Amino acid sequence: MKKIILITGATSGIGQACARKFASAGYQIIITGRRSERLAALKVELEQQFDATILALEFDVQDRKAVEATLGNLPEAWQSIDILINNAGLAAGRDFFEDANMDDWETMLNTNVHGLLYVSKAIVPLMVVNKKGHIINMGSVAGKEVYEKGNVYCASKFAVDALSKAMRIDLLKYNIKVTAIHPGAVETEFALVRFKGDADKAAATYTGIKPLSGDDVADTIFYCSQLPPHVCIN
Ligand code: NDP
Ligand code: 8X3
Repeated sequence: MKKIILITGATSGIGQACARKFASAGYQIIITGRRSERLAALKVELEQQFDATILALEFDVQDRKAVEATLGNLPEAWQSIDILINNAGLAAGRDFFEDANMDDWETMLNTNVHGLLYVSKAIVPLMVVNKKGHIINMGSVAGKEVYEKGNVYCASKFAVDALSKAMRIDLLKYNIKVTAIHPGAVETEFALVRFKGDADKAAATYTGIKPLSGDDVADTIFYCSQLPPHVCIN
């Protein structure tokens, strides 16, 4: 039987690269995001290129009721989820603490922390029943070190790091592995989103460095997901 993976934030960047990587390896994939046209296009691409079976689900991870309604009512054939990648996330703005916008802060916390919790709470019961599973949370180097004007984005990723450790301890008894991935700069739509469509500011994020690509991160995630049951890359 084919394995099933659920990837949040599959319409772009790291999540989209993961969808391609796992499709090429024969997984059945649940792809999620808010942009339905992109989900539809990716579904067609993966079905045609890899003969993959894809379920596309459109919802906002910040919306607890929508997450519960969608993931709490998965078709039976899709409930036996082997891997969950909690990838949906963003930075909104890059400002000194005293200048930053409260709405940006709420968006980051609601997406990167609350969204991860809502999705995990919907999927963990399915893994508990099966007594196996692997949850892969997208942290960041920003969840390990704080940088100037990173304040609440960094705090949200510190929370992802702490929650990954907490989930790993609590879920071990069900043979559920938890891995946190903490990349440095990855060239995706992340900077464009952070700077609210300002392409010059976004491009400057990557000036003078060779950033990671979404494929680099997807390769790392794939490696972590293929290890024997007794091996967990924390
Ligand atoms: P992108 O902007 O390219 O992709 C972000 C993805 O998250 C999109 O698919 C977007 O889908 C989804 N998303 C954002 N908000 C929501 C929401 N409220 N509900 C549902 N889906 C949402 O950025 P990346 O691929 O770079 O980012 C992926 C993850 O990697 C994030 O958690 C980010 O913090 C983390 N990360 C990124 C790094 C980088 O330098 N790029 C480095 C380290 C970590 P849609 O808009 O369709 O909803
Ligand atoms: C994204 C990487 O360095 O822009 O998490 O915070 S960084």
